[in-house]
Amino acid sequence: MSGSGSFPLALCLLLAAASLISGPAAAENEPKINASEEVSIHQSSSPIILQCNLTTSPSPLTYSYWVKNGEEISGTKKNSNTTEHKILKLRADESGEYLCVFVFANSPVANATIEVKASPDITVHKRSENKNEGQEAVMYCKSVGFPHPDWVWRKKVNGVFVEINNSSGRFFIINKDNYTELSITNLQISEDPGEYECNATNTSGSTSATTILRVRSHLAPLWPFLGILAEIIILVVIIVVYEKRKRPDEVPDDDEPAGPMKSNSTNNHKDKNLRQRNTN
Ligand SMILES: *[C@@H]1O[C@H](CO)[C@@H](O)[C@H](O)[C@H]1NC(C)=O
Ligand SMILES: *[C@@H]1O[C@H](CO)[C@@H](O)[C@H](O)[C@H]1NC(C)=O
Ligand SMILES: *[C@@H]1O[C@H](CO)[C@@H](O)[C@H](O)[C@H]1NC(C)=O
Ligand SMILES: *[C@@H]1O[C@H](CO)[C@@H](O)[C@H](O)[C@H]1NC(C)=O
Ligand SMILES: *[C@@H]1O[C@H](CO)[C@@H](O)[C@H](O)[C@H]1NC(C)=O
Ligand SMILES: *[C@@H]1O[C@H](CO)[C@@H](O)[C@H](O)[C@H]1NC(C)=O
Ligand SMILES: *[C@@H]1O[C@H](CO)[C@@H](O)[C@H](O)[C@H]1NC(C)=O
Ligand SMILES: *[C@@H]1O[C@H](CO)[C@@H](O)[C@H](O)[C@H]1NC(C)=O
Ligand SMILES: CC(=O)N[C@H]1CO[C@H](CO)[C@@H](O)[C@@H]1O
Repeated sequence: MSGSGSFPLALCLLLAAASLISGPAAAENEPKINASEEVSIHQSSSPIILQCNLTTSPSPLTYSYWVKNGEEISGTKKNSNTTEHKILKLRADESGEYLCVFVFANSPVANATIEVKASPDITVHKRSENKNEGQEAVMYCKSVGFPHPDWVWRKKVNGVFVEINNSSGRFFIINKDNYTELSITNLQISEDPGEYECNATNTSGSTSATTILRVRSHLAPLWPFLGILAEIIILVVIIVVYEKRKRPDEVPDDDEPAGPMKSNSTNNHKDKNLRQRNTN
């Protein structure tokens, strides 16, 4: 009888041991999320639907929501083990890192990441830049589109864009995730004017944008002044020549058989001049 009594005891010990070792077995109860594959915006013609299905739940679900680039998307909170988010506008700025987050009553949150990619879209740049020689020119480009692109600057030489030739050491490039800046110091009128291109390339594609750089001589700001000066000189020359040519034929005015009006007017003019000289 004692033997039959010890059997349930042994079973109890065995079960207790099993529950101690069953740490990994509890992992079966960890949340599992079945999420959509990554997508590329520009390869899609219809709205993109991101889905997350909670296939294993560790404890009752409280709610789920969506996150884009680290920020909660408003109006996505719901209490369901299947959730989806529609991307209606197929634009580069809709690309990024999306997360579906499941929140449980008494276990940590669980989430899954879906990458939505897009080829870069260059949004802001200067179409042209005007500078004086010796000054510094700064050109820049910004892009939207995930993942962030690799940047390249090129200059048009004989009709083709070639990567910036920095043999003069006057070119400086600053690259950030979604921004690039090219500065050229001590501008040279003979080398630097022309078309510059920034090129953004990521795994989804590439885009470029051009800026025209014009470099003016540093005499340029003086040109209006020089123009006025030249006009004054020409006027003075004309007056001097006019005066010199008129003086010899002061007396024989009657030789010219010009109209009476004209001779009268010139006579009046000379009279005035004579009078003025007399007063001096
Ligand atoms: C997850 O979804 C894929 C299809 O999207 C399906 O083939 C697979 O069986 C699903 N897995 C689970 C565990 O539901
Ligand atoms: C999620 O579940 C729905 C059905 O409830 C199914 O149509 C869809 O394909 C599933 N999505 C994934 C990513 O498993
Ligand atoms: C998901 O929800 C449906 C209905 O609300 C339920 O039948 C199903 O068991 C749930 N699945 C999980 C893994 O919680
Ligand atoms: C997503 O899950 C990771 C752990 O897997 C966690 O560190 C992170 O905080 C979660 N993110 C959100 C937004 O819940
Ligand atoms: C560029 O990236 C920075 C941070 O990396 C971000 O704050 C900014 O909004 C981004 N700008 C654009 C146009 O994507
Ligand atoms: C860079 O330009 C200089 C003259 O402007 C030229 O002599 C040189 O060969 C160029 N180098 C490259 C790598 O194109
Ligand atoms: C160009 O050369 C200067 C001086 O050698 C250097 O400081 C600068 O980083 C270079 N710029 C590029 C774009 O390579
Ligand atoms: C950008 O540069 C890459 C190589 O550096 C080239 O393959 C691509 O065609 C360029 N994109 C544009 C739009 O010019
Ligand atoms: C952030 C990132 O992954 N950028 C990638 C964009 O695509 C180019 C190649 O096309 C990669 O070199 C970059 O690393």
